Amino acid sequence: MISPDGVRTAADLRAVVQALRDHEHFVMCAHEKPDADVIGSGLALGLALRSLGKDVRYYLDDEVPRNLRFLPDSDRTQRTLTGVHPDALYVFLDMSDQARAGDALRSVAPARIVNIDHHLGNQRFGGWNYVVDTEAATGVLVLNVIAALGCSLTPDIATCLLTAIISDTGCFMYSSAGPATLRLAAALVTLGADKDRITEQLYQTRSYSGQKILGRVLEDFKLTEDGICYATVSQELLRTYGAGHEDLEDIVGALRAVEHAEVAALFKESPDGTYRLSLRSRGRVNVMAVAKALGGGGHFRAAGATLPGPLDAALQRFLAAVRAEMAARSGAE
Ligand SMILES: [Mn+2]
Repeated sequence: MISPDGVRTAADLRAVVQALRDHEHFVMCAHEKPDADVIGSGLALGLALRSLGKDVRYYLDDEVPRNLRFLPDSDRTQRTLTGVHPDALYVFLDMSDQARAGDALRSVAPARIVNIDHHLGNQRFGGWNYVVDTEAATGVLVLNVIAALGCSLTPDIATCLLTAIISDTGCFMYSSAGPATLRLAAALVTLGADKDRITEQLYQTRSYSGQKILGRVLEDFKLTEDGICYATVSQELLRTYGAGHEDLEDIVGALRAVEHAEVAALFKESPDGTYRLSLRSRGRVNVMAVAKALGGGGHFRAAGATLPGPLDAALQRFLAAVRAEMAARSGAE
C-alpha cells in the first residue's frame, strides 16, 4: 500500500521529470558553502540532461571544494549568471529555502524553479517541488529523477551520485543509511562508480594546515561535565598555518568522538569577527533545535549557525542554548 505521502511524492517526481523534458536550458544551483551532496547531485543531473542534448550550466556562489575537484565536469561551474538563457529553468538542489542559494538567485521567480531536496521543513518554494525529507541525500532523489528520465546511468553519473550519498551519510555511519541506501550504493558501484577514489578524496586526504590545526584543537578543546565538547579556531591560528575554513572539515567530528561528548561544537572565527559554529550530536540532543535557537539550522545530528563576537559572549549563548535543549529533552521524557 502506498501512503498518501507516497502518492504525492510520485506525482511530484512525475511533474519534475515532465518539466525537465519540456525545457531546453537549465542552471544547476548549489547552496552556499557547497558540499558533496549538492555538487554531486548537480553534476549528475547536468550530465544526464546534457546526454539528452540540453543546455546546462552549473552555478555556485563559491569555489568547488578542493576534495571534490576530481568529479567529472567540476571545472565547468560558474560564479556568475552570464550566458544563462532567458528561458532557463533553475534547479535548486539540497536546500530548504531559496535564500540558501545566495544573493544572485534570490529574485528567480517560482515559475522558473525546480526544487529537489531532502531537508526537513523545505519551503516548497519552486514551481515544481520534489521533496522527500526521509531520504539520506538529495543524490538519491536525483537518481530517481535520472532513472525516470530514462537516461543511462554512466560511470561518471554513478560516481557523482555515490559521492553525494557517501558524504551525506558520513560514509554510511549515520542512521540515515539503512538497507535501501546501502543497496543503492551497491548498485552505483556495479554501474562503475569509483568508490575507492571517492573515499580516498573525502576521508583519507587532509591538507597539511588542516591536520596541524586539528592537532591544536585536540590539544585545547574543553569538555564540560554535562557532555558539551567545544573548541575555537581563531583567525590568528588560521593565519599561522595559512589555512582557510575549508581546511577545517570534520574537525568537529573529532570532537564528537570524544567519550562522554553528547554535543560537539567548533567555533570558527571569520575575518569580520563573527563566528561560524558547527554542531554535531551523538544522537540524543537535537542540535538542529540548538542551531535554530541561535539563528541557524540543519539536521538533528549536524547543524550550524553564525554568531556575532566577541567570543566569550558567543560561547555563553551557545552553552545556554545547548543546556536549554538538554533540559527540554529531559523534561519531555
Ligand atoms: Mn544533503
